[in-house]
Amino acid sequence: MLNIKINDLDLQVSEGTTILEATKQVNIKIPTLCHLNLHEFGIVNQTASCRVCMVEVEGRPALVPSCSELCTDGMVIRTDNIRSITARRMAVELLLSNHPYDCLVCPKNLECDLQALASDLGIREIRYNGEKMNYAKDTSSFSLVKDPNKCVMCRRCETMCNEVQTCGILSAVNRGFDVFVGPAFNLDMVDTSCTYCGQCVAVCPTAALTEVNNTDKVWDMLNDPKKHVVVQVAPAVRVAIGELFDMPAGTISTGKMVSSLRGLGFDAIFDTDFGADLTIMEEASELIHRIQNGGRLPMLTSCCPAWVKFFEHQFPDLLDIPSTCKSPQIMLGAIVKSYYAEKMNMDPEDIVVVSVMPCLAKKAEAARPELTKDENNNVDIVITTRELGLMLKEAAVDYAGLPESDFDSILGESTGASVIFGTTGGVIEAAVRTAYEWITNETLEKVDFEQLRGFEGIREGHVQIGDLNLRIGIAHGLGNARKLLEEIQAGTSHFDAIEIMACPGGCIGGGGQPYHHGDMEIIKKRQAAIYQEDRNKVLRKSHENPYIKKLYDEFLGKPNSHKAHELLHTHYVP
Ligand code: HC0
Ligand code: SF4
Repeated sequence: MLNIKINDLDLQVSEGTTILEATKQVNIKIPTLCHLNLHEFGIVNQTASCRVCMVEVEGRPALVPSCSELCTDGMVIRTDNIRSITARRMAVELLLSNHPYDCLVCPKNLECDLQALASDLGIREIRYNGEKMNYAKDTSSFSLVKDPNKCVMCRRCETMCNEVQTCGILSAVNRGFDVFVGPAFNLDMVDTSCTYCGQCVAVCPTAALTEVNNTDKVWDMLNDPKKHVVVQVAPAVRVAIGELFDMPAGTISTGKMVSSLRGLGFDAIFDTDFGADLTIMEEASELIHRIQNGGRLPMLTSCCPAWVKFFEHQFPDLLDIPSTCKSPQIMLGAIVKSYYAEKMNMDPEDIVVVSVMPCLAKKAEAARPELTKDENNNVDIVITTRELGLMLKEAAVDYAGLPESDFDSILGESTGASVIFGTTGGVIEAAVRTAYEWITNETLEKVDFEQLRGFEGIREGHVQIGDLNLRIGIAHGLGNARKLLEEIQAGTSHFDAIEIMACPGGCIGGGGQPYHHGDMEIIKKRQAAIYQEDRNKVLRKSHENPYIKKLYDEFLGKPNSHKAHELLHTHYVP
């Protein structure tokens, strides 16, 4: 252990601790813009580029960046003296000198780390007002907007994209004053292999990377009396949206969320969880079919659209191994535009399906040509958890004070199996609950498969189903997914089924969720809430959902029927 002193406080830290980490042990908050520590992934963004975290170390002539400077025995540190504060202010003032001053209309207004720093440091005038960068915004994709003029070169997005996701889209473009982070040759995002996972957006401290905002499109539809506007909400939204209204991380606010949507004027409020139960009917059938008929194994889950883009771009030789199931949001959209339209005696053209998703890739997924080409064009508009929060703030809704209410029947009814889709490991656990009963014809008494849960990036669990020892792999984060895919390519994979989610933690950590500022504890609290919501449900196996049974009886026939294939399955393109 090392003995050090910070602002006259004595403390002991272990070898390898940075000054920044040490200060956290004594609740001293040193501001930073670039630092990002993703312990769970063993990845730290330690570029020390923003120079905001400067502190004084006794005996050192120059200030040091606390995020990268390691503690040494006997070190005496001051974080709160005039010299450190002045250096911090200067670093922020220089960043502001080359930053657009459009805070009032900026998509990150009140969510921007640079804005918060300027406020905390008492900066009330811009002393250096020089030349500015003047690049065009990149609005080429359905999912994210890149505004290079707001890039502060913190490189957090690069770390997420290149190290956590191993997508390699982002790096420094240009040199010196003109530098910003973007795709090589400053290509439009749509011309790159971007998966639209949105993890770069999740960690950008400013508005250099933000989501495509579709809230105006939703307001327009709600204002159109000729349109029947249906909304569906993804599993992970209900355990995170409360954070936008000062509720603690991990608060489940399903009932309030439904009431808030009713208040906004949606004509029907359905649950993507119903789509998730439907996905399990199709996916578990497909898995059993592949196992019993010598089909291609391992089967990969296919409901995460960033993951789908990833394997299409990077592993085009493996397109036959993912399940052919559409994702729950797209399945639900397809059922609304067919079964529901028929029941309601409506022209599908008059129905608008809006999805509220924790994810930016869901926007691009809904726009995929093969999912939009006929009259069952599935989903029309996707907004994120944050965008729904914005709409509710616009409407001055007192979210915390709302009463609870239920989703509309029948496409709002769901089981606990579908809720856990929102966390890493949940999709495959839901599939196992159903596959177990279908293969053995016995009741599964204990539905919690602890061996499939957790937060490690790659996990392995075995489930005994009759004579079958089902070997399951789970990965979250695309870098972890890459490792499992490389094993499949090399012929060394020993799994029967693999679940992959692109975002750390699964959808609970999606790029459209309330900003977590790199704090993985927030994501873990959302995960605990997901499992609690599952336990709160009376029915916890997808095939027990009585309304799913009704849908098959009245409309689809059996899982994997011809009609089910037409409406609920898809294909992949290299
Ligand atoms: Fe997910 Fe989904 S679980 S991808 O994370 O499968 O976005 O929450 O909606 O579609 O259900 C996201 C979350 C979903 C879908 C579901 C799946
Ligand atoms: Fe990289 Fe994902 Fe951002 Fe695309 S959305 S640039 S893949 S981090």
